[in-house]
Amino acid sequence: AFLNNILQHPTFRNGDVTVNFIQNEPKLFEFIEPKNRVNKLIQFLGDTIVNGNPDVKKFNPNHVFSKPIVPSFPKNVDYTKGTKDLLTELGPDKFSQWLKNEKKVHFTDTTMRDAHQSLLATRMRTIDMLKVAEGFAKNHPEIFSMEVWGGATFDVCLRFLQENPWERLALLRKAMPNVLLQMLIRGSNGVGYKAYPDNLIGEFVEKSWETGVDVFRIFDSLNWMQSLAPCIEHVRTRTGGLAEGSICYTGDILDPSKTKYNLKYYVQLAKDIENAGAHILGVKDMAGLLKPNAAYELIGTLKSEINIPIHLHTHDTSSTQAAMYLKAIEAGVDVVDVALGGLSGLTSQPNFNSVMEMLRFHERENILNAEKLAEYSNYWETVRNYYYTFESGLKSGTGEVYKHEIPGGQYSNLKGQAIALGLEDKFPEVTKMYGEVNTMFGDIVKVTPSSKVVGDMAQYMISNSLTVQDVLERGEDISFPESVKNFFRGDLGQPVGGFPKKLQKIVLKDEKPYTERPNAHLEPVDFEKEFKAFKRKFKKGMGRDLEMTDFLSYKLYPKVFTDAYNNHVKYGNVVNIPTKNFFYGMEVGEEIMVELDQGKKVLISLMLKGEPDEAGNVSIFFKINGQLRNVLVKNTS
Ligand code: 3PY
Ligand code: ZN
Repeated sequence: AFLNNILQHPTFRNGDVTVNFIQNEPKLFEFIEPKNRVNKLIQFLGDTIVNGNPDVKKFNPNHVFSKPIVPSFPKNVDYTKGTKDLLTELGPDKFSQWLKNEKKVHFTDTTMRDAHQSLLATRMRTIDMLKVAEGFAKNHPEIFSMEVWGGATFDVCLRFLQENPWERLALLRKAMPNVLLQMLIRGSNGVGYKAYPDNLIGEFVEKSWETGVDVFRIFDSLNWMQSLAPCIEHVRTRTGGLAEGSICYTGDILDPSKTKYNLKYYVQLAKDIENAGAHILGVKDMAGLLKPNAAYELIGTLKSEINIPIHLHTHDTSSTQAAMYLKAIEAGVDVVDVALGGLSGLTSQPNFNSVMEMLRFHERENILNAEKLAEYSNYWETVRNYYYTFESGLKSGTGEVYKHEIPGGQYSNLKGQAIALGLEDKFPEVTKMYGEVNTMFGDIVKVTPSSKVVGDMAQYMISNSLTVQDVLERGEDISFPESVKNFFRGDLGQPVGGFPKKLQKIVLKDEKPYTERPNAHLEPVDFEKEFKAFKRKFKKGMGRDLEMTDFLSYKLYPKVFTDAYNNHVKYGNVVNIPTKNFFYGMEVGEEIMVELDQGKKVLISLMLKGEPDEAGNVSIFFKINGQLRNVLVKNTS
């Protein structure tokens, strides 16, 4: 029947049998799953060997990799109780009080989220995290939380890594059941770049909690309370987790010439966040602008003005943020964000290993097993080398960050792009323009997605040789980038102090802006009806039943999800391919072990890579568990 279906299919009869045929008609091929898994796997490897992983722009075939050493841990021993157990025991409100009463400073480890988002373009794969997750939670049960989800990781999992972000979360939850898992959520923008309907964000929050998130760090890219409050409410009403409502820190409260984002402003915002029901106040210094003395003043004042504990986040772009942490800790901050040595520093978080040592014998010291911590740092340093093609090329800290105020993750992205385009010498121009655009926009809070608007505008102006004066004087003739138009229309909410009216008119021309919440314009999702239609549309292609979490991925990123689905139909599950082979293919003679699922493993060796024939097809010969198999790959390079 299978063969007959194919033979009778009009495309086949027209003689147009290409890989696209399989891709466009996945249903015909569905029922041969799961026997076909190995074929799909070697098709992926074959494609990567011949044409490269489309996500890898430039790689060096002679690059040397070494094997990461996974630190040992007590295997048959139960997990020591940690913060997750405490949250279960106390509930979020009492947990928050417990944290506030702690004398020692606590640590959040960002290695599995913000650190690689800021250093390696978010490309860290689940397989590399899982090798150390259980051990880390067993060796370091004293950790406050592990930031493992949200921000850009959701998008990148689906878009570039062919992973299901929900599965990543579930696996990490299973491996680390004793400590809090944390995510970053962009308020009404969820884990995306624009506002979504409220009921979609509510459902997303609930499913995130059910799958494994305990701490929700919620921010809004313009510090707009109207976007923060509903998300805090979702966490309070739909989960048993902790709502960490956050202020995004910008400017410099010690600079008397900067009056917009002053101490008074932050204190009021913190009070609003507390009143909205947050269990923890996040201070999110996304660009690393908070200086030591400013931190002392800000944290000290907030400690006396609000009653919830404070969790501080920064990026070490300037290379001075450990000093800032010391002052913040002396002013009473409750938790600080750090990344394991091998993935710390520069646009990432300050070094966990060193910050812990810096505080040894301090009255607020918090000593974790330092030897093990060093082993984990080494592990990540070695793993990092597998992702070398995603490094930004940034070599040192910069004092310029106080001028341009570019968030850590965006800075390494922009720098990487400039180097890749051979425009490294133009990079100072881009950063300078970024600062000028910010001033022209009325000095806004810059963090995803508002930071992207400023970045887009700066790049647009540089590539079109435009100055601020040009924009203000003859902006009527300029067709602004889409993100800039959306911003001035009100799609990301309202900036502090409103939009600069003249520029808003120049950008929008005759279009009318609005001032209510962007979500007010969005139809709520009809879950019942749409989920049914979704299931029909993507029937069975994943080799498993589709879940509500898949539907959420689809609603947040329709195109990205659809592409990931099509890739899955074509290649099956590729998440267990070792990172080196996932990105860079295999060498002749190389042998790898890949887990199919539930412990079933296959041994794959690359025997021979042929030369392209006249049609450009390359034969690749593998040995699978000792049996010879070949695939044909069209050379498209
Ligand atoms: C994100 O939104 O992904 C961020 O990390 C912002 O700092
Ligand atoms: Zn960050």
